[in-house]
Amino acid sequence: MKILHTSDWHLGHLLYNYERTEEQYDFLHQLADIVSAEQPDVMVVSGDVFHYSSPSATAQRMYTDGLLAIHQACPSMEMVITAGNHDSASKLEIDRNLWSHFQVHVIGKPEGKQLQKHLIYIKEKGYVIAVPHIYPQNFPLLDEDTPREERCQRFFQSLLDEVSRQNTDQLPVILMAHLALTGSDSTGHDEPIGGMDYTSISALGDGYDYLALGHIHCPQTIQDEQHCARYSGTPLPVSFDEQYLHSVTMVEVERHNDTPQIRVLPIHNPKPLVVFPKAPKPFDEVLNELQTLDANQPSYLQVNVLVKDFLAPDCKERISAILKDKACRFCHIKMNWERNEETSSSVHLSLQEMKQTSPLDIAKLFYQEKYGNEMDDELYTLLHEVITHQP
Ligand SMILES: [Mn+2]
Repeated sequence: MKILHTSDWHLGHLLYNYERTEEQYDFLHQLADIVSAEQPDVMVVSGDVFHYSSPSATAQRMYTDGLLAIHQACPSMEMVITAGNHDSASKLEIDRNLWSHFQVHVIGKPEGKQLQKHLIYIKEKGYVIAVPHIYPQNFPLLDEDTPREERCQRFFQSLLDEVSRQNTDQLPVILMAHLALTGSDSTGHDEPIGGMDYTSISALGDGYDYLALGHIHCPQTIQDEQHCARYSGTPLPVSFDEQYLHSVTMVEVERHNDTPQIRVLPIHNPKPLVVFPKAPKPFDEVLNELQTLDANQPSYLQVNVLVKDFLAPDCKERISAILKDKACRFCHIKMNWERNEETSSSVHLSLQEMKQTSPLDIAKLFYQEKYGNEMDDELYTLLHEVITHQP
């Protein structure tokens, strides 16, 4: 079975109030071209189809046009679309009966104990188990004795067991989910810090060959002896923190229990999200360098400034004036605070500064304030390890 795995389209996303219709349409066309060239058996979209739970008319039209073009690029291909935390599960399901005529299966939310809703048989090729984003308290109660904290695990394993009963020909099994896996790299994630629940890979059960994940935007494969999982990541960046290659994933598995073959297919972004300059510099230097930007390259710009005390109130106007005749769009100024050792005896971070400071730097500031000297190397290394290697 050949599976095209993608997720987190975030159609209709506004970047600092700029509509992104053009590049999102461009992505959908690239996807249709990939489908036409590769002729997959199934395409899975693991949640966050739309950015807003009430998508604009433009975004909904883009979705319909895009899916139809993809369908026409390979009419025999099935599509499975699940709701992410950004989507309204019930709105996504409004036209699921209509989409079923185009071999598009839309799964927004679980329906009580009906496991069959999530099981999609791809004729003579394999099975897709489609699980949308489900808040921990909303997992179906399959039997009265299951404690609340085990509902998620019980639900996933029941789906896998049901497929295992049906799968007498040992065909490949694909599981879809929209959640944050423990140990995954959430660089550039669009959720506020602390707003994510993590699920361990073992809680999603055993018996699938490939776990097609959505939710985390940084593409990555997570593998151990029993499991092969992957986040395909955003095809287009949703925030300036997503400074990595964007792509969709092609997966091939012949038989159940075979190791999946994974290929990464890059998506070209006609309007990249540029952090300028790469390393922060004082405002006047940045202004000078902005003049050298290519006038004809469309892009979105985050201006990276090193701030000593404060920024002049007219700084945005001055940036806009320089960029007036250029194709790039100014989004915002990222302020990086230059710390003065002598005056840092009483540190006060605003919420904005807190959001822009790494946990390690906050720990360093805290230590400095509490003990009056800098954190020693050993403690620094230990903290660094704890922060970067989450359990
Ligand atoms: Mn997302």
